[in-house]
Amino acid sequence: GESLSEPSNKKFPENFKFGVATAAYQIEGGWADDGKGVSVWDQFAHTYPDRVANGDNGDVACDSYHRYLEDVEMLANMGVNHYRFSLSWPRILPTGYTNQINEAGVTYYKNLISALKENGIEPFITLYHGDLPQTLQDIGGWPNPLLADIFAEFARTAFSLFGDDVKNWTTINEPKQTCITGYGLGNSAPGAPASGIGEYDCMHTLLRAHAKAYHIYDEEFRATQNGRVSIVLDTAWFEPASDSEDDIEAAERALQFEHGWCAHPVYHPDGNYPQVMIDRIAERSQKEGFSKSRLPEFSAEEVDYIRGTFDFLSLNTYTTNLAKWTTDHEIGTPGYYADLSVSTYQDPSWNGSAWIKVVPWGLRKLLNWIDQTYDHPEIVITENGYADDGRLDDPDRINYYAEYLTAVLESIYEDGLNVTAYTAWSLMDNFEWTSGYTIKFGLYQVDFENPNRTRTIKSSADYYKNVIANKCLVDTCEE
Ligand code: PNW
Repeated sequence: GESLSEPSNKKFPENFKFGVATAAYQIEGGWADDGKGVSVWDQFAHTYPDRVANGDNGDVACDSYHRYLEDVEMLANMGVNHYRFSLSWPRILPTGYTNQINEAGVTYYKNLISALKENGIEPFITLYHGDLPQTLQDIGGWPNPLLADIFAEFARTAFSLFGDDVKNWTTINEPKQTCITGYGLGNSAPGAPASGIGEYDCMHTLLRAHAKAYHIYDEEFRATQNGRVSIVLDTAWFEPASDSEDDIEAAERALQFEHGWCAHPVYHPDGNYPQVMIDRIAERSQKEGFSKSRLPEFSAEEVDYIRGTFDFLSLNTYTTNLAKWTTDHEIGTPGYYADLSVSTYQDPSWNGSAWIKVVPWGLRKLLNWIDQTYDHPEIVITENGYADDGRLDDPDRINYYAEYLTAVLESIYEDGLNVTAYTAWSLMDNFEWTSGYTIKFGLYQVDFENPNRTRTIKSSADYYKNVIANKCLVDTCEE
């Protein structure tokens, strides 16, 4: 493997914030409790157990619906500044629409928020993290443009219910993952494959949904609530496989597809999809015999309405891939990866587990690319973390955090970037989507065999606690 660098001895800026993240379906359980509606994840895991490792599901998960006070104790022990969690839309609105508000669901989140505030922890809410109400999938899910309006109503409801106590909001978690796995490949909930069409229609609605929610906040809540709103995008760093012009172009194109697809319309001063996507998808669609591009078009009004709808840039990132130029995929089955036509892989010498290779310089390059591409935004890292088998003594996870936090420090002090917060994924082991409970990201272990879902601290949580207390990665830090 590569030799890793020494952790930085620099102190994080005084106002730098540390947190941890979770998501509703991955931790809450209580899937049918107290009037909660069914989500696409409930439906998917129950209908297709063969598509989730060990046939598992989130029916109980970490049982946080009943054990959230234990979660808050763990958060308080680590001394985090913020806790990023998501709302279960069908727990609050069982029909998906605002015609019926489930008081028990509202109470659950109000109780969680007050327990956090009593412990000096800022709630950082994601409105939507994968668990669409099944009723809305029944009308076509995200590819249906109407969902932008329906989501906006949910957002307004959430701002008005919780906004007095919540200053950090993000609308949608990782639209790319939702759209590609849910509606392109269809290997994840809702399991509705429409390769080369569904993922683009899905993103088109999600972008409009996000923008509506942002404008609602701006017009109806910002003046009284004084919070901030963003959208959470994920990408790996794509490093050219060689210094050839072709590989450099391939890496840039991968970034424009994997990040720019959703980032450019929101964060780029020009708005709209990246030109390379517009051009390539139009050209391939034509060759495939479509009468217009499979990538939907925004009107000039829509471009205007969507661009600039952020108060900070919010980033989930875990690892790095190499990008190699390849001849364009043959015209055949339409699809996102065929449209991209870049071959990506990871260097076999990189250390790591599963798809997460420990490549901290990739984070630093990604932060710099984002800073330059999107005109120096404030960057909040909303997810970053490491997977293993769930052991309590977890030096590999500690090493990952030391390396990635060093990259953050270098991006702040050596590159002058405006990175203001870091959020570790995840507070505790949880339901890792189609990987079920086989991959563990937690700072705390959860015993999924025990009906009490006993939580036990890992070495990495002690490490993170120290980092937060000292605002520094080593014992003797430089101011
Ligand atoms: C994120 N990838 O998803 C999600 O926001 C979390 O819910 C999830 O638990 C976490 O990362 C860990 O996987 C991703 O393959 C899933 O590049 C897959 C990828 C990236 C993010």
